[in-house]
Amino acid sequence: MKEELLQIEKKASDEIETIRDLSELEQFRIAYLGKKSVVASSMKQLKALPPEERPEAGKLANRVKNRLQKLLDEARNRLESGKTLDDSLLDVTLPGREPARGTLHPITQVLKEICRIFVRMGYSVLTGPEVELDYYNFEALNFPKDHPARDMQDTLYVSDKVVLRTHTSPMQVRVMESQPPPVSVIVPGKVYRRDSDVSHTPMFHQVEGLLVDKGVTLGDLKGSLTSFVHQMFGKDTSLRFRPSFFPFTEPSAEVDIRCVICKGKGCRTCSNTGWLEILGSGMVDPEVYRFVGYDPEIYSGFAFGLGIERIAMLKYGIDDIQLFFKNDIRFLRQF
Ligand code: 2U9
Repeated sequence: MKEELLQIEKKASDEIETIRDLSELEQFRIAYLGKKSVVASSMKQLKALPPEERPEAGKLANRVKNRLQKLLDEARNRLESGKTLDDSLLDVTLPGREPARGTLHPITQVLKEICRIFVRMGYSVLTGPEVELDYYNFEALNFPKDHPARDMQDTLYVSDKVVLRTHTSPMQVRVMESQPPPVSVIVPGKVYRRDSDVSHTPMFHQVEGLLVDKGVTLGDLKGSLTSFVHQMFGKDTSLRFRPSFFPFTEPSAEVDIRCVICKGKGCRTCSNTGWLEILGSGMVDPEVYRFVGYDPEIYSGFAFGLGIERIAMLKYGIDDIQLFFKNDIRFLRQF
């Protein structure tokens, strides 16, 4: 009997180490200390022993019973206070591991900032298809049939009449087709051109905008774009409107800001001019209205377009556009 009790004690103290929850602990209690347990049946067997052996066996049975009760109580305390038996391996007071949190890509950040500025001025944000009909990409925007931009060397053709859009303006044509003025929309998105060097990639991002209503003037264009430049680059940024030409606007102007690198003194970034071109703009050419059924005698409007990568490069002083597309985490972490 003595042997049996010592074996029970050893088995129970091994088993208690494996217990993970209170229901397993209850099974343990029933098995070792319950009415029909091995310890209870040993107690009953005491009476059958010769009288001279009883005191020593009784003492041992009580010691084993108390030891098991103690193990049971300790395990219950641990489980009820949320600790596991592997406590020595787990310090719950240690700070947790922070999950690595990503950030928005710099192009997305700049794109969102540009949209926010125009939305505050009352523009709606729309997106359109990247695979576009030649009609919307060129024809309805007044590109002559022999315009160099239509050339296969500049444009990615899907088929004779379908291209990867070279700008987001086709969507503005679709908008005008589908609703009468007033219209004030900006269209951000990816555009595609056959170009690749330190300042060009075959895919880049644009925001192009259009505002058409009765009585819209060149003064409205200058005021709106001046406000945009001041919000984007700071109130003290000098800018100038420089005459230009686009098939879809007349008159047209490009907007330059004082070089953000040399502050106008002349450097490599601004090719020693002291100015950096940041966007193109103009009053919508009456020819474009002809395609969408707007009356140019009643309505007028302005349009503008800018490349997000270019704005981001100037804002953050980046000299290679390819960096935006390499997904080098050391570069992206800086934004
Ligand atoms: C309609 C009519 C006219 C949008 C315009 C520009 C001038 C322009 C370039 C800037 C840099 C494209 O990314 S870039 O290469 N864009 O210079 N875009 S006016 O004119 C429109 C748009 C829609 C119906």
